[in-house]
Amino acid sequence: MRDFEREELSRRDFFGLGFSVASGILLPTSLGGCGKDGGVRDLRQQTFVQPAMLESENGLLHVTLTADYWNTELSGSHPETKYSTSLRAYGHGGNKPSYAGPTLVVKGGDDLIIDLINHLPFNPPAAPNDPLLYMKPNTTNLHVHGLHVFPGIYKESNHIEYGDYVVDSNSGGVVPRGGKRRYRYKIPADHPAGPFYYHPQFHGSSAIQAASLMQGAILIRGPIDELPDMEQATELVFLFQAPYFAKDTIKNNFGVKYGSLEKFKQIAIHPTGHGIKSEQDTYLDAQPILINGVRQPTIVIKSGEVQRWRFINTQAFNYLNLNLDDHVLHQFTHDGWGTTSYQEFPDVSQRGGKGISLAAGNRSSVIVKAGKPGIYLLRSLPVKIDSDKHAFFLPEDVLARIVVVDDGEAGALAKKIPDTPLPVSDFLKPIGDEEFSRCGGRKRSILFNMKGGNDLKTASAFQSDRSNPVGIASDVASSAEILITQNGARARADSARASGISAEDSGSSENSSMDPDYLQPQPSNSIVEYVVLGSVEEWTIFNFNSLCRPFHIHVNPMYVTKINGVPIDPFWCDTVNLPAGGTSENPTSVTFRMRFKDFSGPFVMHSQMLQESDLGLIQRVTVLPVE
Ligand SMILES: [Cu+2]
Repeated sequence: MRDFEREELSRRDFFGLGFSVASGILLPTSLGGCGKDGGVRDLRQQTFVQPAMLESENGLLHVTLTADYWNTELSGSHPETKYSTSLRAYGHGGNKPSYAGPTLVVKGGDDLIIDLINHLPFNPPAAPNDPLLYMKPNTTNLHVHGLHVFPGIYKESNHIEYGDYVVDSNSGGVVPRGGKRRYRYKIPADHPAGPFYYHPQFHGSSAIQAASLMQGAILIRGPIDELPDMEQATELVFLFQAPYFAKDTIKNNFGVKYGSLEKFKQIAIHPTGHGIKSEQDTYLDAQPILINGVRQPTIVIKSGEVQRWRFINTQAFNYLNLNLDDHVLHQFTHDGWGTTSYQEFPDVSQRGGKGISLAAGNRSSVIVKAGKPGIYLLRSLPVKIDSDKHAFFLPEDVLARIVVVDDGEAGALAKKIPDTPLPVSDFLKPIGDEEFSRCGGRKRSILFNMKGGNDLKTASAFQSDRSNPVGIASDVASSAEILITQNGARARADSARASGISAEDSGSSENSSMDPDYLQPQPSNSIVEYVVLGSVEEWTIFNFNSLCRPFHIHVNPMYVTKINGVPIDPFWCDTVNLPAGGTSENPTSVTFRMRFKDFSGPFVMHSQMLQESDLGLIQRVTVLPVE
């Protein structure tokens, strides 16, 4: 990053506080700044908040989550600018909805039961050929992102419980207004320890719901958490969220006070949130990155103290590139998958390091040891997400302010970075050539291609890129294209039938959020990859677009072996960046191996840029049991 950018950023950032700092300056003895109201604000006040943490007892954690609208006030890009907004959110137990669902803490061998209740409004009316019939913004379900658990349905006579089942047809899902579903996740005994999260994944509405506040963390505990140095380290969970604020209102809005996100168009035209200033936009501000509902929170930590931080990028679209001024981030899980040694991320400006890159859906666990007293910024450095000649950058952003104070009463605080090698589950042993060929040795190619416009040229030009169907094709792109169009038409006809809304009853066309030709979404089961239980396969995912995108697969983690065909030091993940710069002649690619050992059943793989997934950049995987 160029210096003047950082200077400008610091100046702007601290303008409201009445003084300017460079990164990591020493603090004055009396630590205060002028607030907007002219009063003195104590900068040593921690404004970082964490969602409630619920832990399993005797092998069970049973939680009730209620999806509802939440009328609240949140900061815009500038922390002092507040907006009244209504967003979809989770409440738990008897509690009202909040900025995030509770953090669920379980360990290998536990049962996690989540009763999901839907208190969202009815879906808005739409014309029969309106994609809204397919994209039901208030129908929901639940997905446990990254967890290695059964994806099917448990049936015992009339009693039904769901695993990580997200392949509802578009007439299914959890019905609005009081619909209820029980999910049961049986965590395998050898499940690796690390951070995961839950969010809705009802095909067609996953983006609009994740772009609200419908997310919460899941922490799987394991031997690593029992290391004395690890246990002692204060643990902070960072849910990076980027809610879209809408000012649109709908009729019969069931208590949605300040406007609602009901139309796919609202989140699809400017998916990055940048470039949304024009008059006709329905937004109040570029959607700010919040951490647990707070814009640029302050974290107070003692000099020399060691903490463990869990980073979870729950944004629907955007990347993060994390960097902490003058500090080293010692990463010990990539997504939820642990490593025996740390991968170190020093401050980019100080030691020529690189940030921790988190695509939407990626997570990371890090150890931080606080340095000298001072103020340090946790930033997301610029991210280039499109390689075209009009390269599109997500700009730098300040995410949090770390205030390091004198080491007075260190007391029981952790001071030591846990020793390596760190314990890691055998589940993550490498997938070598011998195992691969012994277990079938099948290779597949999966094609990711957004048609009808290749590039994210500028934020404002993005709309035109959405004017045609989006498809993910397997092996034969041209035949898939026909399938997509046919299935899209069939899905719309099915939805119209299932909803029972005829053309006459569907209301005027002004209820329709968009021209029916605007997009033709594709069902999530248009293409199915069948895999035999017990096999090990090697898949290469190709990206034909200049835009980079996160590829995510449910249930089984990926052992990534090649990027763009070049062997790399392999690593485990469940969400991986498909590099920018693909063309129809020269797609970019990621190659991984996967064990389909423990669970049969249907699940999905998709772009974790959820707007793309909802349009059809998604594909079914069905693991068949052996006869
Ligand atoms: Cu997932």
